[in-house]
Amino acid sequence: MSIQAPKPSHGCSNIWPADMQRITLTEYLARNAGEAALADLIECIASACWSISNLVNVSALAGHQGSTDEINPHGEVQKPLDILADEVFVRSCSANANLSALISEEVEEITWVNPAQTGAYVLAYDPLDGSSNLDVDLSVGSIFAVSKLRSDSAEDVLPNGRNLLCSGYAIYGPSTMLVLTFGDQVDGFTLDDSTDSFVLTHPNMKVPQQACEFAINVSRQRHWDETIQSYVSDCLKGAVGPRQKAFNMRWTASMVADVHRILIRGGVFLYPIDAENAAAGGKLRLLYEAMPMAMIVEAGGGGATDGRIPLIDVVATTPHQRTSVILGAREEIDLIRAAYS
Ligand code: FBP
Repeated sequence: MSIQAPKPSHGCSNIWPADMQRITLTEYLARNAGEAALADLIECIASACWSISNLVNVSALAGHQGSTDEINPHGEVQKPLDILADEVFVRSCSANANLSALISEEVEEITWVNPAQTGAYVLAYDPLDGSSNLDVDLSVGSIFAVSKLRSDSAEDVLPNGRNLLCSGYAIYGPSTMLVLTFGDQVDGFTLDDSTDSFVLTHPNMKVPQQACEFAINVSRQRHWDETIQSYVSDCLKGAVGPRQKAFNMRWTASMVADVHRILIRGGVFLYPIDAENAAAGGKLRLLYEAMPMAMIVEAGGGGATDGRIPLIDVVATTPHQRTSVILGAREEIDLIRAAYS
């Protein structure tokens, strides 16, 4: 007996009707990447994400759960899959002849796969974001951004947010998706296991403007500054409060999953600098978490800030620098920036 799935009556205009002609990532890149070498690098990244998706799926069977004795540059205990995912990225992307440098969350030093050369690519990436969720089988992801070397000097390797060529993330959830932007729009691809290829299923994703969900780790409330305290308490007051609407709260402890939800159904994500993490400059990393996500959310019509300036304008001075991260529906970001000014 074959089960007919009911026609989805979702409010989300982002999803491609099932009966429309399918476009693969390869076809999409041929039309949109501009440079063949960049299309090739994104194919390498997609292939790494395909491999990591499989590794995540069988992690319990393969004994890749739990923790290792290894510590990453941030003093965090590495999960076996943090290390494996990083190796997959290096192996897959080093095949690209135009790639010069890799900046990875899991590796202290910048990895030079080719000598520094003007115009060569720099790939900043978090191979497995939200890895604390692996053992409890919640969605995790990979985040990446590609930029170009501004000169033949290795000194110029740190990306400038306004010059990113593209950024994206993969989410390893109920399905595996790859979300990508070159800055003008955001497109989502779903991994089709029957062909092992990514297929365009979410064209031109836009952050819904009406936010009715906020995502923040409330257990850190005692450390927040006044602006965040009052923003969250206003949201919690619901329809009778100054926001005159009810807000729901979500926190998955996986930035990729929280940002993906915001791209699909709106809301705001906050991991602000606070009294406890201020010495470190915040929690999340600028180059391979905050900046790529800021480029995606801005291309989707949303906003992203560190509270003072657009996140995309935060100047990188070290590979693993941290920053305050507030991103989502434009209206919420403008409200929070106004409160900080
Ligand atoms: P990594 O797992 O890549 O270190 O990412 C950091 C992260 O897990 C984000 O994905 C998430 O938003 C945040 O930390 C969760 O922080 P907390 O443990 O404070 O809830």
